[in-house]
Amino acid sequence: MFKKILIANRGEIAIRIITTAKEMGIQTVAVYSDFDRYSLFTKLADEAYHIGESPSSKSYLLADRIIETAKKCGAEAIHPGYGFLSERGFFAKMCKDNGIKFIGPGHEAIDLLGSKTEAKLLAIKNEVPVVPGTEKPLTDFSLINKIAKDIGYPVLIKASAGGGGKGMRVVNEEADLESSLRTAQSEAKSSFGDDSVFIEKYIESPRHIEIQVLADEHGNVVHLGERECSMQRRHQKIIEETPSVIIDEKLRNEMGECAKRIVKAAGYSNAGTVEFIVDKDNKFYFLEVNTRLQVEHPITELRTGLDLVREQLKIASGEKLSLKQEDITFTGHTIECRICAEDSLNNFMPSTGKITFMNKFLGNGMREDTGILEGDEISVYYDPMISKLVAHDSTREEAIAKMKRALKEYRIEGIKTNIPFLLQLLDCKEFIDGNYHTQFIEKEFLKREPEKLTEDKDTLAALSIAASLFKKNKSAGIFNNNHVSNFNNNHKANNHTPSNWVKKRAENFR
Ligand code: MV4
Repeated sequence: MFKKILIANRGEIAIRIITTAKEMGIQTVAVYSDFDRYSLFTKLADEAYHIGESPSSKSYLLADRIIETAKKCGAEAIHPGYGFLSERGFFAKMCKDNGIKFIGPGHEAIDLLGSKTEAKLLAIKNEVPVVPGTEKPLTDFSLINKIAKDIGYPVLIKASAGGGGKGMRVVNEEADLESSLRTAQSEAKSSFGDDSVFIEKYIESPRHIEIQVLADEHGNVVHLGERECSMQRRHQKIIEETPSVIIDEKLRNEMGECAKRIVKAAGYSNAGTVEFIVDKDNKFYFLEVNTRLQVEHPITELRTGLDLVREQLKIASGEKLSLKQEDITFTGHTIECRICAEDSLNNFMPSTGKITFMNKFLGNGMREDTGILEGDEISVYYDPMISKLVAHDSTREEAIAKMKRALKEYRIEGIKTNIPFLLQLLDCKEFIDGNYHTQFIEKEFLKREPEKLTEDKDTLAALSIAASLFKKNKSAGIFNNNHVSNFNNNHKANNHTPSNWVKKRAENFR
């Protein structure tokens, strides 16, 4: 095992990695930007080195400087976390060329799977279902036109180099094909420096289900079940859960085996995630492989009892997987909510500033992954995620109840958060029934009639209580401190109540 590793990341994920490393007796090295000089992760690491200015392009993306730091301090391996350099094949290769172990897959696998068309070809070769369409990048309009006709509208144009939804275009009819193609190609060119695109049947309102895998460097692969990630807005996941209400054991095994075949065929090692979409008939289609540890990995950890970072470190140091597929067991239900610094009542505008007050009561069965303390500042430089709250319990209902309780007891002042939005989502009928898909928030939830909510008695009652408490005692202790600014956290969202509360509620709060 490594004696010392460098963490090329910041915030909650840097801390997540540092904690496991420490528990394994591994020395930890943080690198930090100007902004992060006093951040929690720099304090928790055994050593910390300044690498540049606050913008990530001048710090966390500086591959040379990070490698130079690792060499200088004697770190044998680098954990890239997620984002930043985590899925850059060139960085994995630079590590290798400098005799530093990259804690993740080899650069060849990263580059292979980074191309959506190469990944799709690999899936087809390994009998993994893909969405009908092409797997080769196309440029010739008349050919694209013919293929679109064959697969039938609506079709989806995707950038070969894309991923995460960038450079995608839905085309509803032939008349729009040519202009959509031009736009998709120029978007792909400017985003990825590569204008090649491919085309697929557009699956309307699919579920997003992903399979976690672990692969060692000796050809052994296991899957750790699925994560349901359909509750998303603009490709940002908001709530994730496992198991998915639509996945039974048979489907889980089928998708799991497909994920394992792709990963094996790619010569992949370390932790990875195979993404699928699932249509209304529960047919699943491979989309892409994420070659990193993902934000939502904790829900898999709680349901399997495994520490994915520990597994990553063991794999990267050359150990064989100690687990066989039949050793993987699943317990209970787990949900994660991403608490973000944004104003859900004002078009989800990023909310920056100093966190002047923070208090929470997690309680039994809750986990929080965060890198933020009271007094910290939320800046424009990095991701607006403040915290990942994770609930684990025997049943879905109990896990939801636990999450709602903890969210209501979570207090942040100084910035706005999406906690009221999360509570609304957890209370809506579709979430309760498990009947939601990737377009649910944008196409349904945010478009609902706002009137009903303002008539809601609970909301009105909570509003008046909040106002009177505020007048009576501004500093009434941690759980009723400044109820007006905290009202968002407090209000009782009503079941089945619709929620295009966005504008309307903003008025209520003035
Ligand atoms: C699709 C699709 C529907 N049909 N492909 C979005 C991100 C990229 N990974 C692929 N994505 C999609 N591909 C076909 N043929 C719908 C999406 C999609 C989506 C997928 C997963 C999670 C969230 C999503 C949100 C919008 C669209």
